[in-house]
Amino acid sequence: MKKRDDIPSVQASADQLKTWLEEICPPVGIEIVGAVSLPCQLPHRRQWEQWIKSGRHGGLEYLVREHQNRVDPTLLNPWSRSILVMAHRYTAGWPRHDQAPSSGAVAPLASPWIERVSRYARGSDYHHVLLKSMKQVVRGLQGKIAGLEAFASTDTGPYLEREYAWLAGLGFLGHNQCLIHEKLGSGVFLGVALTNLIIEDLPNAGIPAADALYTTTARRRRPPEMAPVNMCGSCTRCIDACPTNALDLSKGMDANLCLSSWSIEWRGGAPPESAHLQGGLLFGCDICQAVCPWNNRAEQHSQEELPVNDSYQALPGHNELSLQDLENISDEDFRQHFRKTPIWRCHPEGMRRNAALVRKNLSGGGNHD
Ligand code: B12
Ligand code: SF4
Ligand code: SF4
Repeated sequence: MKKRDDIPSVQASADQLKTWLEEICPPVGIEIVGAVSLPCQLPHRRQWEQWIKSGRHGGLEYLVREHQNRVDPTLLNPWSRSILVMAHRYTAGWPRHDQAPSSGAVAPLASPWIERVSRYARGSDYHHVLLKSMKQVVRGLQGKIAGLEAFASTDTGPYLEREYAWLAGLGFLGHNQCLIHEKLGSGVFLGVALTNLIIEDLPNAGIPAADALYTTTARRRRPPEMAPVNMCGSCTRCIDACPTNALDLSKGMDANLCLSSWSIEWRGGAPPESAHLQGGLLFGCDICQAVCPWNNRAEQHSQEELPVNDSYQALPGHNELSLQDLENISDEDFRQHFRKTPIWRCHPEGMRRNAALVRKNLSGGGNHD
């Protein structure tokens, strides 16, 4: 990314953008695009700072290092005038009582190991798939707006992607911390593109938009004054279902306790005294999404009209391996099978460790799954 402040701004109206996105997005499979003008007040800034201060970031030090940039991207990139937020669906919701162990269901040790992997990680790596589509959208817009500069990233940039997605009208923020689209659920990846585009008539100034600029599926209709509201109501299913009590209504999530941290991020894996809580989960955790009513009723018909990108379906090569193979997988075999998937993130030793833990937990050493 160009780290300079001499990129001149360009301008377009929100209506023009909507028309162009209608043309550009369908062939490249981007399902939602919204935008937020920069600089922008983040309504959850205080919660975010408190979260970091209280150590709930679970040792993910990169979140602390880039703390200021996450709060205000214009510090590092003074030329930036707006942030585009885009989404790819990776699953058509979670059925009520999902039978997959990744959602916490009891399943025998012999069941397919891929169902022990969170849905987001069963196919190709979204860092490549989504990024490629986002770059195509950017190129399409560059064909319409002379001088447009846009730098796309997913996951890896110092941006609070959920916060911007919420502000840009992609969905609401649930008690499970996820960005939830009222029709598509939370099974969506998010990506952002920092741009030099001034968007005229963009209604959001620190207030979440009621809908995105472009969407294949409109959110539930409600009056604009209801847009900022969290749509969880009195529901606490995700908080109640979390096996490690990682979720808290007022403090958000404690990433120190999240099974996703343990099984993916932490090089040492689950803390020994709590390892039984990982149960039959091999990689990541879908429990707080699988119990969510918004996911249970995520539009199934949209699967027919708008199938989830094939790249996110489980890869055929995964069938060649058993859980036991994973427990003993060599570094080279791990590289061959998982280099281009999100599973790559846990390193071969992480996979061997997780597979051994699942076997131990399901052979009587665990009290969950
Ligand atoms: C670090 C990280 C993790 C950590 C910490 C998770 C967390 N909740 O913070 C771990 C490893 C545990 C993790 C797990 C998962 N992650 Co993750 N993760 C990230 C990452 C890189 C940064 C998130 C971050 O800044 N966290 C800090 C917290 C405070 O911020 P936040 O979660 O964004 O929350 C904001 C809002 O919720 C808001 N907020 C609203 N109300 C409240 C209330 C309180 C009290 C608080 C504190 C905040 C708050 O304030 C926050 C700041 O704006 C983002 C990518 C990115 N660059 O944003 C992906 C991202 C959030 N992860 C993603 C996914 C898919 C997952 C998993 C589902 C993977 C899995 N199946 O195992 C789980 C879900 C766990 C969960 N329930 O949140 C997606 C989420 C998509 C979506 N629809 O929401 C993202 C956006 C990646 C992507 N590009 O698509 N993740
Ligand atoms: S991903 Fe699993 S461990 Fe993490 S908060 Fe959700 S239910 Fe709890
Ligand atoms: S399970 Fe209930 S509380 Fe949790 S995110 Fe979904 S609606 Fe909100």
